[in-house]
Amino acid sequence: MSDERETGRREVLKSGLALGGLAATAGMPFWSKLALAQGEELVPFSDMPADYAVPPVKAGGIHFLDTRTIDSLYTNNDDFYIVQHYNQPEISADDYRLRITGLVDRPLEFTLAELKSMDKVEIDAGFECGGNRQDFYHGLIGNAKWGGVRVRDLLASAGVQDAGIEVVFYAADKGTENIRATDVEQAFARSMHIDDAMRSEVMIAYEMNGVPLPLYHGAPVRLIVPGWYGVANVKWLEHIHLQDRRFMGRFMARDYVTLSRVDVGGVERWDERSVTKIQLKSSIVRITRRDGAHRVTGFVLNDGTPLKSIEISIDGGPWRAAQVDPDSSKYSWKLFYLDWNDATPGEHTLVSRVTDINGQVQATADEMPEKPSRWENYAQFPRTVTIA
Ligand SMILES: Nc1nc2c(c(=O)[nH]1)N[C@H]1C(S)=C(S)[C@@H](COP(=O)(O)O)O[C@H]1N2
Ligand SMILES: [Mo]
Repeated sequence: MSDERETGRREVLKSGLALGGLAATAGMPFWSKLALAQGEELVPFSDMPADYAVPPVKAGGIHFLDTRTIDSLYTNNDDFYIVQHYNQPEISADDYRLRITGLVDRPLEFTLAELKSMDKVEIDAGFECGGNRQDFYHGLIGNAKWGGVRVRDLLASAGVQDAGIEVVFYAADKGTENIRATDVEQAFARSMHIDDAMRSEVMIAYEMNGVPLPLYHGAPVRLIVPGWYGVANVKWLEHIHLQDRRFMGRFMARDYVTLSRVDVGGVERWDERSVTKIQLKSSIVRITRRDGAHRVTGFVLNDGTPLKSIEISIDGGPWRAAQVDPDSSKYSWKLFYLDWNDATPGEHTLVSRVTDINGQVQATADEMPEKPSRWENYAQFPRTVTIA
C-alpha cells in the first residue's frame, strides 16, 4: 500500500460519502480484510474451469480482470480491463490538442499543459463494459481514482450557445464502417445531452491512480462519466463538438443499444436504448478459507444512487447482511464480504443481491426483462462451490 493510496483513502473518508445505514467494519482497515491473509486459500468455484486464467495484456487486445483477485478499492492500472473497437493510437503528449468546436461562442484548442494548469479534480469511479457478463465472471470491470478537469469548466470557457444541446466526444482511433452499403472512415465517438455533460463529476482525465493515463486506457486524455457504462468513457479524446441535434454514430445508435421488451406508458413495446447509466448490480467474486473459516467477497456497481443493503443468500436461505468497504464513494465500486461461519461440507450455491435507497432490488435472471441484446448483464449471479 503506497502512501499515495493511503492519502486517497483518507480523502474519500473525509469527503463523508458514507453508505447510509450499511454495516461498516470497525478497527482494522477494510482492505486488510480483503487481502488474502497468510494461510488463507481460495476455495475453487465449481462453476469455473479449474484452469481458468486471465491472459496477460497484449497490444491491441482485450484484457480481463480476474475478479477472484479483487482485494482493494483501486484496481492496479496493469490489471484494469481493456476494451477498444479500433486501434490504440499513440499520441505524443507534446503534439496533443483538444479542440472544442460547433455551437460555442469561442472555438478553443487546449494543449495538455493548458489542461493541467486548470482546476484539477480527482474522482473515484468504477465501471464495467456494457458487454460485461457472467460468462467471463464479470472480468470487464475496474475501479480507479481519475485526475483531470471538469468538462463543464472547458465548456464554460468556450461559451455554449443555447442551441448547443448535444455534446459529441470524438477520439483519435478510427476504423472503416460499412453504413448503408458504403465504406466510410469513422472515429470512435460518443455523445450526451448538454445537461449530462455539465454534471460536476463528468471529467476529462489525464491521470489514473495518480500516474499519467496509460496508453491502453486512452493517453493522454480520456472522458470519464461516473455512473455510466465504460463505453461512455471515450479514450484518446481529441475533439468535443456542440450541435443542435442527436448524434447517431455507431456507439450511440447501432452498437451498445439495448433491445428489451418493457412497459412503455402502459404499452408493452420492444424498446431500443443507448447504453448509458450502470444498472444496479452485485456479484460474488471469491470464496476463501482460513483455519476452517470461510469468507465470501464481492462487488457492487450502479449509477451512483445510494445503497440500502447488500446481502448474500446461501442455498436459498435467509438473506444475510454483508460488510461494505467504508472507503467506497458515490461512483466507486463497493466491495463487500460476509463471514460464512456455518459452512458445511458439500456443494453450495451462493448469491448476492443489492438494494438501493429507492427500494430497487437487483433482479434475478427470471425477473430480467426479455433482452436479446447482450448489453447490460446485471442479473443476480448464483455461484457454486464444494466445501471439503
Ligand atoms: N476511443 C475509444 N474509447 C473507448 C473505446 C474505444 O473503442 N475507443 N471503447 C469504450 C468501451 S466499449 C469501454 S468498455 C471502455 C473501456 O475502457 P478501458 O479500456 O480503459 O477499461 O472504453 C470506452 N472508450
Ligand atoms: Mo465496452
